[in-house]
Amino acid sequence: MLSYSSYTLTAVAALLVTCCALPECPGIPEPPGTPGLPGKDGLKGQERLTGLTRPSGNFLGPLRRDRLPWSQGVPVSLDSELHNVLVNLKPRLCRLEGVLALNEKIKVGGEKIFASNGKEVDFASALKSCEEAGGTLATPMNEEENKAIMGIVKQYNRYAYLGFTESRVSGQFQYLNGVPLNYTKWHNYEPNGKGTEKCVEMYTDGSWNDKKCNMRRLTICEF
Ligand code: MAN
Ligand code: CA
Repeated sequence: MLSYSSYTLTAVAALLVTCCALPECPGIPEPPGTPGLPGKDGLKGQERLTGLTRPSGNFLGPLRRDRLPWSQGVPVSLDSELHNVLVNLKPRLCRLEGVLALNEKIKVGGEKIFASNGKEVDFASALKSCEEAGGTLATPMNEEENKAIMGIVKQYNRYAYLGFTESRVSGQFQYLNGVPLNYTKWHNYEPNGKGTEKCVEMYTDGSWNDKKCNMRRLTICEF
């Protein structure tokens, strides 16, 4: 049986998966009563959330610690208050994504969010920064993701390392988990390092070149 926190995580994950591809965001209807518009029961979103007024800052605001989902024993699906919190998070997160995209802090490609810290470092340092931020190195798995990453490469006008390395078989590249690439965008005549260029950089046209791992390249992470 799922633990209660598993229910919560499942519900949040389901919500976020449907929320966070930015192009879908504008089409997502606001749940009734949010924000500031009364729903059928006449309550506005914040009032419906908890029946309390919203304190400054945190949009989860009035949720009390002793009522946090993982401290209770009821599945999310049966907890209408928590359900409302999650439903309200969805447009809220979409709006935040909109703000970040507007300010060119993130690029959204499919399910992923890409961002750079603007720093140029070697492959290992770039990967470490991404992981410390809770992500990994940008790893394009299809044309849409490749284009989103290219947008950041163009924005900074700097080549970037991608989340690939050469496998033990020279000339064959793999994801960081060891799985062979199933989408590639090699520049003409690449990869050509034959075992001497174990990392991969993205050029400003979005194409890829195998490259030594100790260069300074723009850090781009995915989340
Ligand atoms: C340099 C390196 C190589 C790349 C060639 C392309 O030698 O960046 O990785 O393949 O240029 O001409
Ligand atoms: Ca090369």
